[in-house]
Amino acid sequence: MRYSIAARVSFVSVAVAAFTLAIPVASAAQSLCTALPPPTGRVIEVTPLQAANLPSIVQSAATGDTIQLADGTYQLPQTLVFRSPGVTLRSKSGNDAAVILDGRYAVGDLLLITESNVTIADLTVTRAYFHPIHVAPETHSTTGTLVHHVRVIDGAQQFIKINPNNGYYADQGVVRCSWLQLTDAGRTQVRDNCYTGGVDGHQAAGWQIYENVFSGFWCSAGLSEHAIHFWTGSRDTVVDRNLIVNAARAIGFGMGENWPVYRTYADQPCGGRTGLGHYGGAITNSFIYANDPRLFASAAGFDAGIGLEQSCATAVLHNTVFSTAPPFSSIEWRWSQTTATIANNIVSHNLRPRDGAFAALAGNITSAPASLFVDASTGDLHLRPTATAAIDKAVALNPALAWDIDSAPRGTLPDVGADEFAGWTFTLTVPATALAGTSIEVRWSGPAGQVTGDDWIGLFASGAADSTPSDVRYTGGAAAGTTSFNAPGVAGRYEFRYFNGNTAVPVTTSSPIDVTVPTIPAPPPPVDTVAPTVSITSPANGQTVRKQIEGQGGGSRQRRRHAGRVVCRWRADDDIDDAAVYLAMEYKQRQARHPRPATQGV
Ligand SMILES: [Ca+2]
Ligand SMILES: [Ca+2]
Repeated sequence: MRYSIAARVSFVSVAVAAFTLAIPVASAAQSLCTALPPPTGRVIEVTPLQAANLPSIVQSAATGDTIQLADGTYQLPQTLVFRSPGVTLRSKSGNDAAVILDGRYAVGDLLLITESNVTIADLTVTRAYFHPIHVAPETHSTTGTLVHHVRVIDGAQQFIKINPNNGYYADQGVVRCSWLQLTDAGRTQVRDNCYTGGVDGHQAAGWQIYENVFSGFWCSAGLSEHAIHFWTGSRDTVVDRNLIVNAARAIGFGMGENWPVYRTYADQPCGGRTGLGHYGGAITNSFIYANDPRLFASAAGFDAGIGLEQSCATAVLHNTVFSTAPPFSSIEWRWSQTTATIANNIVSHNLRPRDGAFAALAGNITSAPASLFVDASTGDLHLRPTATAAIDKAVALNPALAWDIDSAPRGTLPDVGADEFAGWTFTLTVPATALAGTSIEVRWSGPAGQVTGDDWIGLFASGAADSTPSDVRYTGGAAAGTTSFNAPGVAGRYEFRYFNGNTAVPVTTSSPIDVTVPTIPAPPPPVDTVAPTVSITSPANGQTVRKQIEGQGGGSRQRRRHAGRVVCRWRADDDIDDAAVYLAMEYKQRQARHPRPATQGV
């Protein structure tokens, strides 16, 4: 495959016309970090109780065998040497953290691979006195080493070392989907002026290093080797879609002007020039990030994100290099035999040519501000939608780099840097209405590569400022989930807003939700259909009332005789509500000729 810059940058297209680059990594835009298929040959089951026998089990394994390790820690008594081609060592569970091969710094190399097509997968190797994994042929050249989904933690020297031996070479290997980390504890074990590093390939051809995470390759004194380094005449190395955090030197091809050790090739790449550090190859789609003040304060500081030294016909494309303090070089190319295409990279600082090296430059952004990125404070170097300086601004390459660091397609208008901005696809799903004080369920989703642990969802009165949420929930960094809020007690129109990372502007706002306060109607009056029973206790009907006369002073005798008052008592057995009771009284005057009824309402 050939890389060149499109005609609209004509000087670049001429400059790179001589470069031929092999890019055998995924021709389709997709991650290759899916689980390995189940073993097909003989399976040798091993448990931690057999750790002492593991060296002999590995050494005697035959081609096609899979050694399947039960979960647990294996205290290695000595190096596991692979002397048959086509042997696989993997965890049974597939959980890379659950199977730990521990050298306790008492074993030099933990895994020594001398044959072709050996696969190491789904486990942890840690605490090697020299190399956790060492690929070194013994009796003939080898190919096809695969390190897949392996945690390589703390080697006192380089973590994955690829060496020639006896004139034989180890070529065409793959390190993918793995995590190489020098921890603070491990750093104390590094010797010899920081003689450590990540993947370190000598005279190695056709290796592919992709979809890995590297971190911590620095020392307070001395200069660590790169997280990824291929040199002494290595060739066609593909470094793609790696995240490298806090490494004094992240990625390097070649080293020094005239290194005494090198490799020559029968087909004489780069015009037959010999003694070079590296031939061809490509460094693409990297996120390289540094923010550790201890790294910046170390003797070597943050030296270089990407460095080429006597590396010919090498492509450095679509990388993002960001550091919170200045490096010596974000990207540098050095020495007169270096010829490179350096295009469509974003760096927070500088591109540095050195000592007569040549690079065709196009489409790069230097001195990039943190504001281009989703969350530069935590190393999320995906582009923000406001990164208009980068979005759709890459110069065309021929052929185009078809995918980005997320293994997503770049499309017809590629972006500068490792990330192709795919648009914000954050969503918030809420009900249209809610009663005050009740629970409101809110569902969210966001792109896995862009959500962060700082993401939050706020409840706002419609139209309220982003700084005045009524209530807040954090998403915990989950790309999707459900949370609940209490509906406000005040009726009105509200909405939810999603904030991505440490940002003050929401990336999406929900549809409105109308909150109502329920009105409580007065209870209906009781219905009383029972007629009361009323009793009159005095006087009885026909009773003669006597002498209950209150005199009215003065007046005639007749008036006095007629004056008086009769006390009636009545009683009802029911709530008569507003019904009326009438008492009817019939009375006779003592000497009346005509009885006269009288009625008196109560
Ligand atoms: Ca684009
Ligand atoms: Ca992307």
